[in-house]
Amino acid sequence: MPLYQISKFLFVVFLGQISAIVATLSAQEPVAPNVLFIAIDDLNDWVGILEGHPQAITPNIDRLAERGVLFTNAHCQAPICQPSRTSLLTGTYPFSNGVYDVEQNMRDAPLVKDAVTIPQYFRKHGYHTLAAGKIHHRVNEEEGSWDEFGGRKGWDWMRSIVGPQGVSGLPDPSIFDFGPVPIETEDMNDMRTTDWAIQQLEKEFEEPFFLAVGLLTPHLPLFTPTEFYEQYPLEQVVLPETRPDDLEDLPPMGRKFTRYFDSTPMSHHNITRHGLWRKAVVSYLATATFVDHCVGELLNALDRSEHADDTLIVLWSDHGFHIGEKMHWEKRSLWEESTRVPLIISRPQSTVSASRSSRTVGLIDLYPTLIELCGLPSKDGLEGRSLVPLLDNPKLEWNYPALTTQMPGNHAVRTEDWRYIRYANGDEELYDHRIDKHEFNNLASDPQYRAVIERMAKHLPTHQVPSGPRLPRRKYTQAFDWTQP
Ligand SMILES: [Ca+2]
Ligand SMILES: [Ca+2]
Repeated sequence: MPLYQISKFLFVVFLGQISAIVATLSAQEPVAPNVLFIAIDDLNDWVGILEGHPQAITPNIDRLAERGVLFTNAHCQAPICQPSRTSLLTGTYPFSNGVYDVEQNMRDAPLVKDAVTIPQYFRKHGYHTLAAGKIHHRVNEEEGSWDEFGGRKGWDWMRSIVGPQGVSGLPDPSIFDFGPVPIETEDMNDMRTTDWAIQQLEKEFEEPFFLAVGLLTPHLPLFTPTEFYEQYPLEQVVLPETRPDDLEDLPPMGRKFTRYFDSTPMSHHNITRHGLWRKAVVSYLATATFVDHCVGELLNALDRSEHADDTLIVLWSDHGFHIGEKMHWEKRSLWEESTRVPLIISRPQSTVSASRSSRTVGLIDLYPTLIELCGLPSKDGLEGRSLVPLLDNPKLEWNYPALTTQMPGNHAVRTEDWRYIRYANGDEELYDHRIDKHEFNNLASDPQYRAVIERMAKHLPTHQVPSGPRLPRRKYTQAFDWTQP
């Protein structure tokens, strides 16, 4: 064979091999990562790396942040469990889906009745979905989402161990109790949930999995095993920074929001009157450290499993928590303490590691983000936006504010520099986060900020669907009119 023919022969063979390789590659499905979806209940920014409290000990959440992107300016869309979780799981705002309050069933709202939630969407697209603990607000709402559900254990058994007298020292601890409890760490609800999830991580799966772990701590009651409580000596703990005159520049609706618990033992007045603020701070810090311990156990189990290299991790909390800031406790407000949440996304093969993004993002953005990260088809009707561009470049320009709604008509708009609140009756607040991270100085009545307010107000929702059907009020919620002072 002449040389040119040999060359041509070899070239044809070479081409053939290339096309065979290309055919093999295109025959393979794109590799969809597994998802470890860690939901925490009521954890505010008292997380080491978020610096919401100078003494917070959360080494495991901190180390997760070191292998992904930490969103330092992430906010919930509703400052209470049910509407926040409904918003996240359906990818829609409360003012679009009609779930505004804790005393609603998600699926009773006409616009959520047939909504396809994140786990349902993953399940529909070939994922094996598993969960334990609290992902949806009510345990019956978990039905239809999971191929396997590891159960959820409530708080009542812990209260029965503690007894009616409680551990806080409050005369009536039925609504709010806090402190160390005689329960072993491994017996805590969240360790049961964590252990179940660890058992799943030790298994092999034929399909990619979506494993959701819903940790209940630090939701009330703030019970922790003694070993966590003892990490924070009572006399040395730092109280949240507050000002005695902080409420004086609030409009009537703002002041009203601080009074939700006034007729209950969980009022700021009652807790300080009994000298228990410090103990409550220690208890909250201890619960944060305990839930961080659970996160650490999960990360360790994932790292030693065969799924370590192809699992993406998302960690979020459903809303924040006041511990005396603005003389307010718990959630249900439109200030930073209620809306700011931990949010970390760690990709299995991240090109950008150990990054922080200070762009304003919302939990509503998780649905489109997860779809994109896992290569699922895009979905119509989602109101958030994928954070993948920020995962690639955490400093990317991002002019999308975060919106939070507390009952119909009350909204907060948060940008990197500002928080603007408008209540149902038209009352307003404005805070400059560049110089006032505690939101002490309400600037809304100062004429020089009118232009800022007008700019922020453009982001307020332009529609509001009516609330879905309401359930009977339970003992821990109060009759309260959120529409007028
Ligand atoms: Ca919650
Ligand atoms: Ca003030």
